[in-house]
Order: sequence, then C-alpha cells, then structure tokens
Amino acid sequence: MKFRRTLLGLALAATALGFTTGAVAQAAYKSEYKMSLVLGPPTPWGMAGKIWADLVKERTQGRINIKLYPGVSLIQGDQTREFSALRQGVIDMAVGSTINWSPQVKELNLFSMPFLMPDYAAIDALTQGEVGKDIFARLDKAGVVPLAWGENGYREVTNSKRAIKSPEDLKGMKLRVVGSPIFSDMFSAMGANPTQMSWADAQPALASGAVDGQENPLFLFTVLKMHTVGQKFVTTWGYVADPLIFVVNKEIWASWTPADQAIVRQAAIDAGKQEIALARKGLTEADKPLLKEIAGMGVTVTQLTPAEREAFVKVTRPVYAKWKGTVGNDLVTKAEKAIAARPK
Ligand code: X2X
Repeated sequence: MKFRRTLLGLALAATALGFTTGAVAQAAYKSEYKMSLVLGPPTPWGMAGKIWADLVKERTQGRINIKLYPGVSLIQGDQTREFSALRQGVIDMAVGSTINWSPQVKELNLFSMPFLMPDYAAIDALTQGEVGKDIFARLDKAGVVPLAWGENGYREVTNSKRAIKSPEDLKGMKLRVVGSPIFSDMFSAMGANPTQMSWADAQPALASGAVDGQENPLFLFTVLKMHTVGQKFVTTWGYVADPLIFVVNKEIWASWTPADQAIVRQAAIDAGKQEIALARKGLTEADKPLLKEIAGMGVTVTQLTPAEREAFVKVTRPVYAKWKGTVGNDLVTKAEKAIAARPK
C-alpha cells in the first residue's frame, strides 16, 4: 500500500514537472534556439524578441535558451526569405513582420492594403478578433506555429527633398520600399519612383543619397537618427501599419513538452502586449511627444489634414481593389466589417 502510494506520488510529481511518458522522445532539447528578427533592441521589435526570450528562459528555468539574431543574419539580411527559412528549420523561431512573410502567405498582405486601418483600434479589431484567428489558422497551414501578435507600427514616409502634402509632392521621388509587390504598386500609383530593397541595403542607400526617402515606423527615425542622413521631412499619413507575429518552427515546437509549449505561448502573449505598448509610446498621447522629439531634430513634420489624406486614399484605391482579390475577397470584407464595428 505504502509502496503504491509512493509510486503514485512519483507519477504525480513527474507530471507536474512536465515529464510525461512521451518525455523520453521529447528530451532532446537544443542547448540554444535561434530567434530571427529584422530589428534588434532597443527598437520595440527587438525588445519583443528580448522580452520573449527572457521570459521563456526564466519560466523554464533555462530549459529553453534562446539567442537573438537581429538583422535577419541567419539568412544574410534577406528578410523576404525569413518565412521559408522558418519552415525549413534554418530558423527555430521569430518575431516577424507581416510584410516580410507576405510573399509566401498572400493573406498577410491584408495589413499592407492602403488606408485600411485608420487608427490603432482598427489594428486591434483585426489582430485581436476573428480576422486574427483566420490568419493564425492560415499560418499554421503554411507550416509554422503562430503564438501571439506584436507591432512594428504605422509606416510614415520620410525624405530629403520636400514636405509631402499631396501625391504631386511625391512625383519622381526615389523611395526605398520593402521587397513586397504591393508597396511598389502603391508608390507607383502615387507617382513616386519606388525601389525595392532589403532593410540592410536601405541604410547605406539612404546615407549615400541613392534614394531620397523611405517609410517605416517613427521610432526607427529616432533610433537611427535619420536626420543625420539627410531625412529632413516626415509626413504622418497612417497609410499602412504592420503587425508582428511570434512564431515557432513546427518540429521545434513538437520537440517540447506540453508544459513547455504552454510556457512559450504565454510568454509570447505577455511579450506581445508589452511590446505593443512600447511601439505606440509617444504616438498615442494627445500631444504626440515622439513627433515633437523629431521636430526638435530640425525636421519638418507634416501631419496631413483629413482632406489632404483623402487625396492619397483616392489615388491608391485601384491598388486596394486589385489586392483585395489577391488577399481574398472574403477575408478583406470581414476585415472591413470588423474595422467598421470597432469601439471608437
Ligand atoms: O524593412 C523594413 O522596412 C522593416 C524593417 O520595417 C521590415 O522589416 C518590414
């Protein structure tokens, strides 16, 4: 009797520790897991990776140890190959932008559709609702394990030439855009001269003046001090915002115990929440301190009036219509409805 109780006690303790009968097969943990990121700390994106890795290490008592590879260095900076590399196991896990994965997962172009999401509540209505669930189901089918949402942010346009207030001002302007076709379509429709390149190539191109401008969330402007490479004009137009997604390679995921999987998932959710707050800092307060900080660097910051913004919406409508079909009419319609019904 006593012996049986001891056995039962041992079994319960083993279960509590996450050792199940399958644990023998699952025990082959790697000494280190590779996490891919485009931007490293101190950007919010980089912090997303760092917070996630730190929480996982702490909560698994070091069983899962993650190293950060910013600059998508595991794939030599070629960010639009990140999703394939994740699927193939070249990368174990990532916090990635919907933009960089959209060449492989066309539904992710949803977030790059021009002027779809007018405010932060609209982003949340998608990522935290049914549309977010649909996208996660799609990612799961595409071969990765999606865990949580983060945010890169609203992509505002900067340049070295002039203040942009109307599509006219963009005429012939050479702008670096990400290597995802919808961006070339949008900037061509606006009359600019878009050039696709990776973020690794964009930085020297800005410094040498090979391109006149670029678009990215504004925290990057201050972190990189873009005014020192001639970026003297910023226009906030809120045309596109890219969420980030926390994912793990499927084989790696399957190699972890259910208890560790739960820890990694919850840590991603917690890190995502913290990171979204960081990404919005300075932009959600009424006086937008981040814009003031940038103006303080001697930069002309132009905030479009609703009428000025409308002119950009108008010229990009054909691009919206074209990509609605590519992303999927049902998904886009669902997104439009979720945004219309968002709490304001
Ligand atoms: O390349 C960019 O512009 C960046 C850093 O924002 C992304 O990876 C989408």
